Amino acid sequence: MTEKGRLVIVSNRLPLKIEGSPGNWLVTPSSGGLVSALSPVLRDRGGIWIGWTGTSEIVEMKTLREILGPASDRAGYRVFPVLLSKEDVEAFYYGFSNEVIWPLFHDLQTHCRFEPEYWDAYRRVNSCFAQAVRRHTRTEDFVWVHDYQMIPVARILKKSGVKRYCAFFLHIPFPAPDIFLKLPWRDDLLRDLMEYEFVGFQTPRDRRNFTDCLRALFPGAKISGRGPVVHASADGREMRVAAMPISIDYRSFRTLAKSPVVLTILEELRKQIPREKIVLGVDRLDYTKGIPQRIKAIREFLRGHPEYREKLTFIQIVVPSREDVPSYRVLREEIERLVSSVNGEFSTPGWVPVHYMYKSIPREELVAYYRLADLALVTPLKDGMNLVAKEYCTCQVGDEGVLILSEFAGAAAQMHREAILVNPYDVNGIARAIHAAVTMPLEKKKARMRRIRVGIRRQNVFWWVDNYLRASTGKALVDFPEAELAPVFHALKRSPAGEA
Ligand code: GDG
Repeated sequence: MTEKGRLVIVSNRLPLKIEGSPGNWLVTPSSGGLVSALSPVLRDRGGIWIGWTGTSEIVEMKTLREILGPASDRAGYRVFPVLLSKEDVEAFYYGFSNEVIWPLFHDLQTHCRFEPEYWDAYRRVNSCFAQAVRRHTRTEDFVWVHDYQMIPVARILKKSGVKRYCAFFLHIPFPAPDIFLKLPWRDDLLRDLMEYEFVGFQTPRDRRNFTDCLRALFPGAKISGRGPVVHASADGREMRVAAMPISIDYRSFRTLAKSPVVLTILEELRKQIPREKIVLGVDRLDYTKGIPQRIKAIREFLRGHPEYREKLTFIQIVVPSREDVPSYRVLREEIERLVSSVNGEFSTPGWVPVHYMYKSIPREELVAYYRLADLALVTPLKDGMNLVAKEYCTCQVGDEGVLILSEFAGAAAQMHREAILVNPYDVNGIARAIHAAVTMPLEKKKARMRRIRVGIRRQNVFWWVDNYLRASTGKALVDFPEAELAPVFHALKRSPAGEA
């Protein structure tokens, strides 16, 4: 890489999505942890983002220019769309990404469907992404590929003779060998990962799982070094492997939490839900997030502690996600049945114990809920990091909140001393943790929350990116040029699964 290399992000989704139908297109920001973490970085530095638009409708080139051009200008970086057909979305996105890698990497093998056609689609779509990278980048650029949908990009680029410095970050956990080895395409996927010069994981545990898999599949694999970055050599390849926990834009959340707009919403919420204790859960609809177990824990708590009836209210916000996948529809029904059963058991005139919202809410409102809540229940069965945990703590203006955190969330590696850790499968254990949280003395709560918050402030998302770039390229974030905004993507033909 030379001095002039630009920062290029490649991810399945662009930070904005196109919705609607011909003549009626709408561009909205995408949600999710990856976008929350990386948007502020690119906004700050400029650069390029390559990803899918989120629609499989055919959008004409002229229209794409018209809608993405101004969005690109507003964002301060260039977005280059990759177009996917309905079939690709079905087999690559819903299929291989979400019915193979997602459940397997979250240790939930029973949700996996190892269909060979999913694998074919996964490689085909990754070839389209690799083609987009080749087209829109230069040799000196730093290509930073994100997450499990895009693992093969570097190997495909190399095989086609394209030279780029490619690094990868996995946002979800990496499983232990006894789980990973079940994957029918395990050798290929590991070799794909080994084509990156640098691979980052969220926690030391994920990195160890990865290096254990290298040892299990490639006899003679060697791991050397200590600290956050180690060297790995296996199957004739050399790479560096890191454990680097992602974070959030601390300052922007903190400023928003104190803003007049959030205070106004907060006052309104306090009037509408005038309870002594508010407990909050915020998750995408996903079977990895442990939502049913959490609602059962609230039920156990209210059964075991009648003194908190009419005093404690649980608010669960569920953001719609992957609604076309049958197991997600089943999960939604299960959650809704549980909510109504708990409400049926305990409600009294004027008090409903569980407030359930199935929708995405504006960020200001989300932050107002963070401020409203006396405690947050972040209890995923397994999670790469979990940014909600960090956002909740950042928004505790008086440091009075308590975080109950799953020991299987990546965030637990950093927050295990100050949060109350729980086994998310242990409903009674979560109920006990809720009791410990609502009875915790104020000074203790404040001291613990303050320590967490100071940690997030120090190790915020800019720290994460800077560390990642320094470790992988030797350059800091500020060394990347603020990219002069090139013309909004060049006209290209559309293939069934092709780039724009
Ligand atoms: C993946 C990994 C890893 C949620 N509801 C609303 C809303 N959100 C935002 C939150 C947060 C993000 O979505 C969710 O982030 P998570 O980290 O919890 O989860 P994933 O989407 O599964 O992300 C995860 C992450 O990547 C980053 O590496 O931590 O482990 O699975 O930022 O604020 N935002 C708005 N309205 C909502 O209703 N505006």
